[in-house]
Amino acid sequence: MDYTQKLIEKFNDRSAHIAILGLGYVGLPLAVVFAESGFKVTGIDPITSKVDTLNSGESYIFDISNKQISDLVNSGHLSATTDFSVLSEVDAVSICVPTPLRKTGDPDLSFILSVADTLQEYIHPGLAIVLESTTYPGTTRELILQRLCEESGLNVGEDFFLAFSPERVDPGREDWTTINTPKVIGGITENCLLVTKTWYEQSLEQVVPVSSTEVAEMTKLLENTFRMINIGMVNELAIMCDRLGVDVWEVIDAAATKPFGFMKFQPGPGLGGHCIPIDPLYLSWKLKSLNYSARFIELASEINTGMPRYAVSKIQDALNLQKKSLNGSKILILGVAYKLDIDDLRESPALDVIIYLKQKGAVVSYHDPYIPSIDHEGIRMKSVSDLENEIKAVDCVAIITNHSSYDYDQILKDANMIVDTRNALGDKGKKNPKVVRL
Ligand code: SAJ
Repeated sequence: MDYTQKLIEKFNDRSAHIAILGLGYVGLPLAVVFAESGFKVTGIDPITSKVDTLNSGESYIFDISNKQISDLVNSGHLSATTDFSVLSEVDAVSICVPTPLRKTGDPDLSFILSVADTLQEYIHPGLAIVLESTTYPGTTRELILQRLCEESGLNVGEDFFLAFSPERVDPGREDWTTINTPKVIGGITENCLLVTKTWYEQSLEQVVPVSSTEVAEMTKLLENTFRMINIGMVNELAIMCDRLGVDVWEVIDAAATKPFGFMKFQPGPGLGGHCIPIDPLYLSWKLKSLNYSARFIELASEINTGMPRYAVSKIQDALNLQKKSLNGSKILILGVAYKLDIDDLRESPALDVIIYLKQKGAVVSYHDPYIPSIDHEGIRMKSVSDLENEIKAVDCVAIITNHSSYDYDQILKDANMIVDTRNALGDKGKKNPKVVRL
């Protein structure tokens, strides 16, 4: 049987049955894109509540509407299950499982290894497999392929097809979405690339083929390492400008007038999120195993993880101007999500700022319109309800996440002292005796 030709035909006539393994902020939008382009899609996730929500025609992802889900479920193009055995009857599967870090800072590959074991159980001739989870170069070949070939006796590129295609989902973004963001893809063999590229081209606007899974894996790591290092660089620039008595925000705005050869990044209280602080460490971890030290990554990571303490030192400076000690002072943290206008707390620097302030005896409260409560490493807090009075009552307001919904003019009017770590106040914060800027 020529499985290459058979799959290409099934992708071209949309008769292929697709599975998406992992229905999070990457997997669910991808399932919807494939389903809306005419494929029958079965989403697989171990969390029953997600499966039940989807099968009832509702979405739990900000970027996907209930109507999109209910239309696809009603038309039979989308269903969800916790039963992995459906993999034995599908033609193709995209793997969108988490790749976090362990507490030690090493990659946690447990989700990918678990998927590899599952695939071993259900792999069959004529199956196309694409790994989308961000990981170190070599994962697809070393962890997935090895297991599949060992046990199944099937030949990759003839009986089954394996590729890597990095996810480029930015939750909440409306201009660049799953369907219109160029999608890089690299196969274990040329046939693997041909089959998976044909599949993805049916539903995505632009597919960018590369020569191997390692190139595709490394492409994603370059993208996010680029951001992490540049953010680290401007964070160190903020520290240098502080020593020099120069306004770092004015410097960056002036540099950003250069129409070429410059890309604006801004300093802040630290680096949050489930991508930027984590993905580059997959690369440095892999290189360590090859006896190479990825110095840029390690230095940027050191600077970025030091920024919450630096933000606390600016709060101490602000209190010092009022002849107050941090111990016993009341501090309101404004915004705790890891970046503005979202509801995601993962790796947020605000959590470290709160921990450090509490360790120094400060009385800490917070407000965030997107995060009603925090339960993290022993910190249990609720967002204050009466923001206006809290701002007036505390010794210092620290703007940690500059959500657009705040009335910064009112905050500037009512607060006794403000530490602005995001230049949220703009020029109104400059040379203002009650404002300390990063
Ligand atoms: N940050 C700064 N200064 C900056 C930019 C970001 O301190 O100049 C901080 C943010 O406050 C946040 C962290 O860095 O704490 C990460 O911010 P981010 O803007 O990189 O946002 P993420 O983590 O949501 O990154 C995602 C990534 N998307 C994918 O991995 C598919 C990233 O590649 C995107 O470039 C980014 O969104 C984006 O541009 O929004």
